[in-house]
Amino acid sequence: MTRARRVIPGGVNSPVRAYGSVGGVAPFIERGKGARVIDVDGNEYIDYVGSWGPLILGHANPGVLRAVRKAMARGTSFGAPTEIEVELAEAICRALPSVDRVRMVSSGTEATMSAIRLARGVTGRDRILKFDGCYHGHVDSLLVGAGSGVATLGIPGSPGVPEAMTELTVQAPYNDLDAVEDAFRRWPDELAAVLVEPVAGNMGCVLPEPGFLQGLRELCTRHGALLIFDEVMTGFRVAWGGAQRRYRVKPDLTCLGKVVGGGLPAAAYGGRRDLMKQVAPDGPVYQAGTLSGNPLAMAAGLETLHQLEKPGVYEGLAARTQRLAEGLEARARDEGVELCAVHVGGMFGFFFHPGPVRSFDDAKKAHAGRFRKFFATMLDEGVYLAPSPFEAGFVSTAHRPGDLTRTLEAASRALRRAARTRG
Ligand code: HOZ
Repeated sequence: MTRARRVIPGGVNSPVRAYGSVGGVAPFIERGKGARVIDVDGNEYIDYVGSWGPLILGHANPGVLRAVRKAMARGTSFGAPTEIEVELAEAICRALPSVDRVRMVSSGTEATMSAIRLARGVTGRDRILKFDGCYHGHVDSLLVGAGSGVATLGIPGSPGVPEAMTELTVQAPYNDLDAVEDAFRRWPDELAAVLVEPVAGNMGCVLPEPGFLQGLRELCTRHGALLIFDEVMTGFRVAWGGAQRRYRVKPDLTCLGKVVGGGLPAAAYGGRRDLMKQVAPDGPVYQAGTLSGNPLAMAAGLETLHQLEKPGVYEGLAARTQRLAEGLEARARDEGVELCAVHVGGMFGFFFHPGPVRSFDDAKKAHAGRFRKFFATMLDEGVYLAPSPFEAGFVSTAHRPGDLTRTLEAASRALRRAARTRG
């Protein structure tokens, strides 16, 4: 890490990877296989980070490796249309009821940035509403009240983002429809879009309360604003077709990333035909990318979706995730520790808090010291969790019942130690 810090800010290529808020030094990973990662010192960990979400099939999935090798043999990038981009786009449109057309990009940040540009372009309005604790990548105008690394580092925004860039960003508490209604009242005909993580995964994991997403849909329709689901994390993670399919709410635009790239850099935004027709070259809203639709990333994403589409995959994934989350709560009860855990599909989260946690304000009240102790003990025990309470956890199809048993046994010991932490 000392060597890394000499040439890379903080020694990491994304702040969430650093262990500043939990103490200690991040292990350098040498390789991954299935549900495990192995560090350069040969320590093996059961992995619940999954590269922050993409690796729903686990590490080095043989089918994904085969597909990437096959694509690679033909060349790595053309900057020209390829058949595999169309195949992945077709798979996405088939899976997501709200998406008629989709444009590939290379990161979730690009997807949200492009979606809000499109929303502004088609509505002719400038304001965007986002929710406290939701994180939509490092887009200038969305770095307010942001979760993930911004919350972990405890910074309110970021120097380098001029105030003018965030003036048009309106914030509301997650799960608070009244606040959204107030915003529409305050800025009638000014809100271009409401942007939301349909399951929040960047303030820990926070579920939408019944009626919240439906309420957003109604308010947006009533006020002529677009509803944008940021499904970078939830897309193909909480269900085939993502949160919109699970909760039966149709957004106007959807952002995807992580799982759709199968562990390679790919993301996407898409939506209704009439809206996507406004994207260049069909329409005037400009957006472009040299490596967009990269054939290796498309191959990894397509193979991942093919494997996920098989019957029973999501049921198995959800059952494993449920066992883990419920097991954690049960072990915490046994150890007399206040902890609430949630799970949906292959995604979970837990807070050292009696619960329920329904907003960023609630999430921030969780016991930070207990999380730190729990995290450090789990790492010692060979369980690799995200190094922040403001992140979600991910289970893959490669996690076996024995992995979960081992994890829960380690959790009992870690909870016992966390229970003794006061500060
Ligand atoms: N969405 C991820 C964290 N919640 C981003 C990963 C990163 O910043 O590296």
